[in-house]
Amino acid sequence: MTKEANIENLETINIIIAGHIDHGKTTLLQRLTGKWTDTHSEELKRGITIKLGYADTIIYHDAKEGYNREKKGTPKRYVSFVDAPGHEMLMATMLSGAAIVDAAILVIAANEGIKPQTKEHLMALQAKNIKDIIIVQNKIDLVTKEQAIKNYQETKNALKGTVGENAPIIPVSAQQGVNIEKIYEEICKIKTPPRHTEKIPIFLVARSFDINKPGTKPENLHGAVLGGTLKLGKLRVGDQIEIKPGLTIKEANQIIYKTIKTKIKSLHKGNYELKEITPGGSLSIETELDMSSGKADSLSGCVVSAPDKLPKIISEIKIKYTLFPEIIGSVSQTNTKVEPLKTTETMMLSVNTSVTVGTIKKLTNSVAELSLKIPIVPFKGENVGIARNINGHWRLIGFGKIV
Ligand SMILES: Nc1nc2c(ncn2[C@@H]2O[C@H](COP(=O)(O)OP(=O)(O)OP(=O)(O)O)[C@@H](O)[C@H]2O)c(=O)[nH]1
Ligand SMILES: [Mg+2]
Repeated sequence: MTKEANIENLETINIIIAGHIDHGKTTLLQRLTGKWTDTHSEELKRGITIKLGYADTIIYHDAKEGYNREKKGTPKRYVSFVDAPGHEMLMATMLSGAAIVDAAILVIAANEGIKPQTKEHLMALQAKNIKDIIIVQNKIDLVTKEQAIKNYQETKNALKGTVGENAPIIPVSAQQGVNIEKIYEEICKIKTPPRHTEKIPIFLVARSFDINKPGTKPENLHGAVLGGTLKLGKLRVGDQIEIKPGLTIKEANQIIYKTIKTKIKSLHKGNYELKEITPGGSLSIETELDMSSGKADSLSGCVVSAPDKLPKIISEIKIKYTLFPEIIGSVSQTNTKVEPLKTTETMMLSVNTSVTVGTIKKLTNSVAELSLKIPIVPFKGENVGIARNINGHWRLIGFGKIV
């Protein structure tokens, strides 16, 4: 029996696929959704993921056929996946991805085991308070049964004391399509988080683009599109919205940020067009803005809300922070101690989907005051990822909260 899912009544969950480079995240995503998300020319050339990838699926369950995405049985979950890059230079991208999800799949290749970005991504999930984690022990087709058991034990040990401690570990071959239904089953067990639709809307922009094909007639042109997730509230077609920090404008050798006010022209969840969106799923907002203002992710990192509801943007920030004991994400060095923060040091901060660089002005009792290069929309208590430049690479060294 086939049932077309009514997605408006279907529980939705957002899941990031994280893990070390080449462990098979994008291959797994293709198995889970049917979509290959590495489409940018540089990604194709280098065979690695560079930008966040997006693909959705609906998981069905049938008493005889089990869990599937072939529309067999009853629709159980709408899932929006975000595919993270595993490359050590792209940690900031992974953190932006972690800001827009509820749960995670951590992919660990059985033939390689735990690697620096396995640990760094796990710490990022922990710091972002993502507790629902599924471990995929991938590439089991490349190892013997004994090696698979050994790798399983090593994984179990490495997860002890972390947020992944009680996570299910599923042996998988993404390439051969082995045990994919087990992943669906675990996804369906995850409780969808409470969705606060009555609150003031907060939409985090993770990407922005121009969806017009070359040669489109002017009357058929679409406005700039913002892709991301709705953390709180509801948005409807026709609503007035405000986007902050907004447009970046260069004026007399100074960069200024201009808040944008516009209206919602259309709303989308995956391939579905909706009149209203509520939290859950990868969503996009078509605005009345000129298509060029959304080009090339120029508005990613922004926050959208109802007019005059967002906090003032700030360039000075205070964060209460905790540093990790060791540098975990570096391939070139074995674990080394994280040195304390120093004044005048430049750090990379990741706040929601935005990434900024800040210079430390003052340090007192685990509170750092920084002056930021790109302003942020501050929400009190919001999580901030702190990265230090180590040998030319930004390594995650700790986390903080905006005070
Ligand atoms: N044998 C085998 N190879 C796999 C499996 N899954 C992925 N691969 C291969 O591993 C390589 C890397 O796969 P990707 O899916 O691009 O890995 P990734 O984790 O997305 O890599 P980044 O996005 O760059 O971090 C490719 O050559 C895949 O074909 C698997 O289950 N078995
Ligand atoms: Mg990939």
